[in-house]
Amino acid sequence: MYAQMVKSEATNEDPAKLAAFQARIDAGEKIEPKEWMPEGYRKTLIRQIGQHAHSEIVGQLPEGNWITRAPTLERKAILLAKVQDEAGHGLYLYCAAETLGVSRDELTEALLSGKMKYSSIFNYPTLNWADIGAVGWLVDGAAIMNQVPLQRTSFGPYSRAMIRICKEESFHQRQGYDIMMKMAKGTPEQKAMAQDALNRFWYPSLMMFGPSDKDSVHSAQSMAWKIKINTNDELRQKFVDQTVPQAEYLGLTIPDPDLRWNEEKGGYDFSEPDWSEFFEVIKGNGPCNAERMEARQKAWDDGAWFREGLMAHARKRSAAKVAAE
Ligand code: FAQ
Repeated sequence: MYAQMVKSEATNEDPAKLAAFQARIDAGEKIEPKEWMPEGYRKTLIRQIGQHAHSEIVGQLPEGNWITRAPTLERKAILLAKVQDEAGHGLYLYCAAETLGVSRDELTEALLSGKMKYSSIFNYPTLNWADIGAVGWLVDGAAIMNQVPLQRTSFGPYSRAMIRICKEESFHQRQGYDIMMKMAKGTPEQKAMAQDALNRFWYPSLMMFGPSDKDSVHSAQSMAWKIKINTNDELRQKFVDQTVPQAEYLGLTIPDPDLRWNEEKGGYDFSEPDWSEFFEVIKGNGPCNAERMEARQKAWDDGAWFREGLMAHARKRSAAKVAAE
């Protein structure tokens, strides 16, 4: 539906302007907020950046849940810093989206009303400490795989936000892998917990890259505009190829009996996730969707007095400025 909307809007736009815009994209130029852009480009960016921002914020919930229960003071401090980083990422991304003419309040309202999505992965529960290792290793690992190419995305503010975010994400991935190393090389019970976490997070992590290319609605147009640099399947393949040796080093088994190295393609063959589960999760029917949305709604409601206070203060200051002039 959205793809149709993009197409019909595009037909009302000046073909010469559209061609000049595409030529700039093809030449690798960055597009900046005040420059002319097709309406479809603007809307696609708001959708993707907004969804990405929401993911960073909702993504704090599964890990935030473990800050008070981290096994050592050091692990607690590290996890706290990581979760704070995710809040920062959300803020850079909301700011990048705001340059396209949408307010943060509008984006939050669209999330809370279910009009906008956030990453499917954050609808799975974190049941024990090994899950925090798996989230860092696999979820941040998948996030980096997707975000490194986005540093070259065509929209300037998004690209610049990605450069900073990627630096922080690589620390996140290492802290997750470090937790997994300790668990996998620990007691047999700890190793079993690590394996169990890998079993539960493997396929949801593969889903993070989006549906397979044949079902991806937006990829073709987004790639033509260099909003996306790679297809969903390309990035999923790279993630599998990178992660399998890491699992081997840990002495853990990827829960896929059909996983095989394919010499000819120079990558692993692997089983696709259960796509019906993915589509249910993004429709709102995953294990934790309701709980995540309740938490975001509560935070929004509890913060109303603070937002109103800030606005009242801003109004007072501008009235005082006008009076002084
Ligand atoms: N979850 O046509 P496509 C993080 C939707 S990283 C939910 O292929 P597109 C860091 C898609 O929106 C995670 N929905 O879509 C962190 C569309 O529906 P719509 C966030 C998904 O946009 C780590 C429909 O399916 N990263 O949070 C998902 O071309 C640890 C058709 O799909 C980003 O957002 C999904 N996984 O490609 C934080 C990266 N996949 O909108 C805390 C930027 C697809 O028409 C702790 N985004 N859908 O209703 C992207 O690269 C792209 O948007 C994709 C999807 C690749 C996610």
